[in-house]
Amino acid sequence: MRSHTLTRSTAETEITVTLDLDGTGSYDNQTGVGFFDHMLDQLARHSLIDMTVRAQGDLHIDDHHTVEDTGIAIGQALATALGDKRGIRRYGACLLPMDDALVRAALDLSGRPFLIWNVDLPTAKIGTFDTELVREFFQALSTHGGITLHVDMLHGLNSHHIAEAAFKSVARALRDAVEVDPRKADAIPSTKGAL
Ligand SMILES: [Mn+2]
Repeated sequence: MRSHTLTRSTAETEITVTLDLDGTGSYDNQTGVGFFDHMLDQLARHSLIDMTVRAQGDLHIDDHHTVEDTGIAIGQALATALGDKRGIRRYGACLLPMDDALVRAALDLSGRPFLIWNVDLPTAKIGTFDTELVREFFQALSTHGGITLHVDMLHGLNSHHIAEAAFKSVARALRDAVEVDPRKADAIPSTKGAL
């Protein structure tokens, strides 16, 4: 079973994440941050990874710890669920349009965290949500999931569309990368023999 449940507790947040890599994209995400729940739902739906998130964070301060720590927990759960990465396609990429926004994601489940984030969100807020937290989430996901992740905005005017296109493009790329390749299902996808 390529699935994992993880609980991560600190003085700032308590987060439980369940992922099933071989799911259908079902989701039940409740973090107390409405826009972030909407983005996590996109991540699940378009990666076809089943995802349940329960986060209780220090939202009386701001949304930062909750968003960052949810990224850490999802990254750790993803890495654990992938195990030795036997049979996976490893790489994924997606060029995703959403109205005015066009975002490209390319990723490698390499075990080597690296984030290139070339996305300009034109407003400081989406509703009550701080737009700078979108990058914080993907930085945490990359670091703790061991993902080389490039996200580039090619065009965009509306912050909601740009953020959502980023989550959807990463989701779609992740779908390809975590999928088992039936032509090489028993092998680790590296000439080094390990990832
Ligand atoms: Mn939306």
